[in-house]
Amino acid sequence: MSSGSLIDQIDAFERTALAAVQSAPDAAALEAVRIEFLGARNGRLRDLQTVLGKATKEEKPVVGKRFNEVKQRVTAEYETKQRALSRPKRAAGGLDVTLPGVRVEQGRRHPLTQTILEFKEIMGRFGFTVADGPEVEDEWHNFQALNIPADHPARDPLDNFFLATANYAARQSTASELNLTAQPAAVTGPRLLRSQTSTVQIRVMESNPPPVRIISVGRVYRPDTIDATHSCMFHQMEGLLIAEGTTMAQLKTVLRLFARAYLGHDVTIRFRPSFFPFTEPSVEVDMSWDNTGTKWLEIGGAGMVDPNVLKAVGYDPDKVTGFAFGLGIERFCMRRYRVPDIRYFTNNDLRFLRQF
Ligand code: FA5
Repeated sequence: MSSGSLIDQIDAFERTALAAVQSAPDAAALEAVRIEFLGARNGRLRDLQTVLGKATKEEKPVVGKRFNEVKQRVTAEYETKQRALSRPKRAAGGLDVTLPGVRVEQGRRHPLTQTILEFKEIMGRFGFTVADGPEVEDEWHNFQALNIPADHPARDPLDNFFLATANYAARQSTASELNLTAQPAAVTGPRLLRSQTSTVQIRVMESNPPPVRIISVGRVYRPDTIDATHSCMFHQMEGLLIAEGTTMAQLKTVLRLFARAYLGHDVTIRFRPSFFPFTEPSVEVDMSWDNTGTKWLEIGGAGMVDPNVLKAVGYDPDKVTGFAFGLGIERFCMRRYRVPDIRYFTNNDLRFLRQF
């Protein structure tokens, strides 16, 4: 048998099957068409396949390809028609209210979004307003102005997500052609995904005179090894208060009150002496994970703003002082809802997300 006549048979099947599907007036008729043409036992498609089994070795690729195309097309047409016939119909006089309804899926906010909104609300009650900053930063705001010198290990390219250097080189050459070389490094230098929300402290102080009382919430990025409490993208809430006569006692009180407002009165907060280039003295802050007093999880860093930072933004450290803190948002949310692993927040598993 020549492949031409085999192809003719497939074409004929396609025409008849499509016409039958399209003209089926209701679900019962469509089911009869399905059995006649697509039925697995005695359907016409099956018969056709048996005939095609006789094709020669040379004919097989062409004939097989065409057969599969037609099979898919007729099946797709059948499915479309089936959907169309199962849609609720309007009765002659309007909507038929006896037909089954279409369930409306209700969306909900991601648990981290809920947490962020609640953080802003609590800190708003403490008199802090919300400030924002970019996620793509320059080295001035992410490091230099925060008293992190060029040779500090925190600036290691392996510990940060710097953006492609090719773009940087291109920008530099454009800048020199336009004679913009006098611009500060912050404008023309390398860019990176911010590794901390402390960048926003600098941006706010650069453009506002003291006093300052802000929080800033957003994503930060670090090439950390991912485990149950570490992610390479996570959220922080930065807090900054600059005024005359601020004290470490005020900082500790704000953090304790905040933690209790969000987590409840059974949480214990402890402070450990630590070091950050942009605060002096500095502390790390832990929360109790449960009531056993044996398990603690670090939630943030904090301290009194270093005079060098105040000078970098044009403030007079003899007139104003301040405190700052940076808290990991995921970890608060994990304790509140007993989420054992930070990766649940980004896995997009609806079984997890529907619980909030
Ligand atoms: C900082 O980022 C400082 N900028 C905090 C700060 C602000 C200190 C202002 C002083 C003044 P640190 O690297 O410790 O500090 O991060 C703060 C918190 O972010 C941690 O305590 C933790 O809760 C959270 N965190 C840090 N790394 C990760 C990570 N990979 N995944 C999830 N959360 C993290």
